[in-house]
Amino acid sequence: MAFELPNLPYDYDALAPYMSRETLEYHHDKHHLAYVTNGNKLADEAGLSALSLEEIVKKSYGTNQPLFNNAGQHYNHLHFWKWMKKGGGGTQLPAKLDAAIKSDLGGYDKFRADFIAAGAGQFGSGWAWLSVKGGKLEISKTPNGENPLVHGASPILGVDVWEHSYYIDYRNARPKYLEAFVDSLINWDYVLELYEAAA
Ligand code: MN3
Repeated sequence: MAFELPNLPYDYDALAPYMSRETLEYHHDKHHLAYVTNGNKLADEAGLSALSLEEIVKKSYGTNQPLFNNAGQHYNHLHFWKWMKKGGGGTQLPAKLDAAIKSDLGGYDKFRADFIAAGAGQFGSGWAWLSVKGGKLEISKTPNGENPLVHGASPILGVDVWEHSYYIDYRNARPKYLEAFVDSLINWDYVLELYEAAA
């Protein structure tokens, strides 16, 4: 199945001031597009282009690094755009997620601190995640384009901590970007949708 660049699910100005039009134009129109273009070429060369994106991600992990990098990043960014919305974030979580975060992660405040710490503590490029594994929520971080799918977990929320995701708006202040993501951008309805599909 050929990879395609989706349109953003909101206007380029929708996430300002937390994420600017300029960041979204570079991040979506250039970085994500490059993963799509390169991923299609490499999947064709590997004879894997008939598989689903998830299958390509899992199959290329540890066996075809260039394909994995691009397919993984395509998967991550497809969800990343939907993990944000105008007026998102904060403590108004769907009840079901709030209860799961309470029982599995020690409550919202601890989730917030641990998720931000995972993103801030990822050395170099990568992602911080909230996933379902064995029926329970867990927080993790991965380098580069890697994601929890290849570790037997189902990602339900992720934040991109590559510099291209925050350097225009926050320069080197990655923790400030992570705080803004959690407090003002997370689309909890989409997180709930993935949680219900995974749990
Ligand atoms: Mn990115």
